[in-house]
Amino acid sequence: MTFIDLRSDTVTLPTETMRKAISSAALGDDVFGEDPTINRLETMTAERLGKEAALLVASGTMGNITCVLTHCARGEEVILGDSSHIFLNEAGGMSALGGIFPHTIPNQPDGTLLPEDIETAIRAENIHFPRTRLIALENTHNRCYGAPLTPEYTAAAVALAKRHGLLLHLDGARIFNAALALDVDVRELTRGCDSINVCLSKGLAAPVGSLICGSREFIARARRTRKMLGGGMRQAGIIAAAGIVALESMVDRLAEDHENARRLAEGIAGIEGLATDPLRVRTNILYVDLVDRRFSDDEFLRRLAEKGVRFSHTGPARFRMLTHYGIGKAEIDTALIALQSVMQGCY
Ligand code: TLP
Repeated sequence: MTFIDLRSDTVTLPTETMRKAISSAALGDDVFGEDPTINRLETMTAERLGKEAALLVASGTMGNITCVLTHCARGEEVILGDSSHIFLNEAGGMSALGGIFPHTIPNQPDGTLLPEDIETAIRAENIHFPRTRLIALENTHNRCYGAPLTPEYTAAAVALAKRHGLLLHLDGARIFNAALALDVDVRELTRGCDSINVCLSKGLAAPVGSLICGSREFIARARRTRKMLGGGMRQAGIIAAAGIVALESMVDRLAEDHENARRLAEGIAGIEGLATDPLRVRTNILYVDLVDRRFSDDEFLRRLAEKGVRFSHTGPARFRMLTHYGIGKAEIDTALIALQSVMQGCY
């Protein structure tokens, strides 16, 4: 059975063009800086995001940990959202690998951190306290319905960080979704950030890879951190080749994913026993609550899987659905019929 797989936008398979690009990519040893395809992807990405340099890493998690470890020393502190991917879903890497202290403050429903909460969290100079070094934001915000952070918000956060002599990292795994949703150049969302992580293997459908971007000096230090993490990948131009296709041809189509997510949310909002908020859907992520509790979460997932629809379980009676390349209007409508029939069967 082929599933309508809404678990994540990471489930996409590479396009035909990507497969061709992979098989004909010019390669070299990237640890010597000699892979022409990687060098091209890094230059392209840095330029696109308005930064001096970029570095290819294996995953979004590796991108974030490479940046955090490059910015912070042991015993230093990162201020970040309590719903952020770095805090919730990256295996505690900053503590485990770097002895770095995560200081969480509440994420607002729109994915932002309140400036006053950040200010309160920043430590005074005192031998009892860890030293605050970094603020980390996430755009779009995965756990907050894929909310895009605006250029105005980002600029205010950058200014706040600078005022306090802090650095700012942006987990921009889905930064192109944010730029499209807000109809701005992606550089407006990265300006002033000291580092950015952007993923090729989410909505852009590349099979693997993320890039971190920043100043030339930062990326030179990050290269050493990546090596320390075992991420010097030799002839990884086979990864970069797909990444170039992703950047060149898969960004604009993300708008379709946004439309489909809205269509899905609107449909679900009309199904008795389920709840979602279509107005919160700005990009490709939505959350659905199982309001009718006649069957368990597992039973709900199982019944939908039997009808060929998969999505993620993210908390009690809460589920996450993402749209992506390969999910068109027809798949959305089929998924809605499946949801409707499971819920009707339940009444
Ligand atoms: N997110 C995955 C899961 O880990 C939850 C998903 O399916 O959404 N930052 C953000 C905002 C992310 O959403 C993810 C992946 C990452 C970083 C990490 O990327 P990978 O999975 O490449 O390590």
